[in-house]
Amino acid sequence: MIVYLNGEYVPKEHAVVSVFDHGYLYGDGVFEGLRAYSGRVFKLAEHIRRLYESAKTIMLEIPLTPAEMEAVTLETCRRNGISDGYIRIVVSRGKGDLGLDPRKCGRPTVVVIAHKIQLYPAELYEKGLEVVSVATRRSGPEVVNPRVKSLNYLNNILAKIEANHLGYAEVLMLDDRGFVVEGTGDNVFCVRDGGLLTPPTSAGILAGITRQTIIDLAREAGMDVAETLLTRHDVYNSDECFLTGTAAEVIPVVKVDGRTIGDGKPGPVTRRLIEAFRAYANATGTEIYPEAAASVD
Ligand code: PXG
Repeated sequence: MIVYLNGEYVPKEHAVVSVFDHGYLYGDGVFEGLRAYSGRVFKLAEHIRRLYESAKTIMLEIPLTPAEMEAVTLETCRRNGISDGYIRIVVSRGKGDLGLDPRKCGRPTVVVIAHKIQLYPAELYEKGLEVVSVATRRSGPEVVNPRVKSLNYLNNILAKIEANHLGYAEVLMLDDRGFVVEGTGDNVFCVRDGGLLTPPTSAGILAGITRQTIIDLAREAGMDVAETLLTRHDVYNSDECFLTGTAAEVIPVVKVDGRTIGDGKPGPVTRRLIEAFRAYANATGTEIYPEAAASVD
């Protein structure tokens, strides 16, 4: 495996970062998780844009232009022979001293990893997930804004630990007022009377790229999509529920806090959106191997 690290493509054994890196010491940095499908990087420009927006908010100047970052991402895929895979871009504050002060860090550390995808078991998509809400609240925009995809995931990890302790793999996170906001690494949707409901990005969630794709696909299919605040009551009484994220794609939820959603099986709208998402993901994106694609055409 070849990893991009600060301007070089190095074997994974040499892809090492200082213990004084503030990404390691303080979780000071931003990242993106992307997917490649059928030789194309899915929503590359959207992910790169979100990365630079996250970086702007935390006043981290990425030492590459967005166009250079796109090129590096594609090149890292090529060097690893990736057609279908998972890509991680990490930009941390860089090496500093033991103090918090980011001004002590010289150059940000930039890492791109492209790896074969580890698919979730197909059974999960057939049977659906059972999830719980937990006591740990999703921090709001007044703390660490959930719009920033930062290296600080302890809020989400604490929620996941609570769920794991209760015997569940995933969580519906609530905000401080009890509104349902998102999963630990996924956005949430409900189906009600054939339309979709999902919390607005202003509710304190990550503006998920899979979320936006599902909103677009649903609207193209003529469905109503409302971005609106949801309580657990709304979720318990919805016809269907699902989570969206780069890693999980679209995953049905069939039970929430012991309440069965709909008839307890992944519903028709969710199934249709899973199909639509897979078809769209495999047919769009930025070519990793443009010459090969041209010669096939
Ligand atoms: N909310 C949060 C808090 C996330 O971290 C999403 C929503 C979905 O966003 P996208 O753009 O991926 O549709 C995320 C996704 C993983 C993993 O391996 C996922 C994320 C971060 C780290 C790991 O499941 N983020």
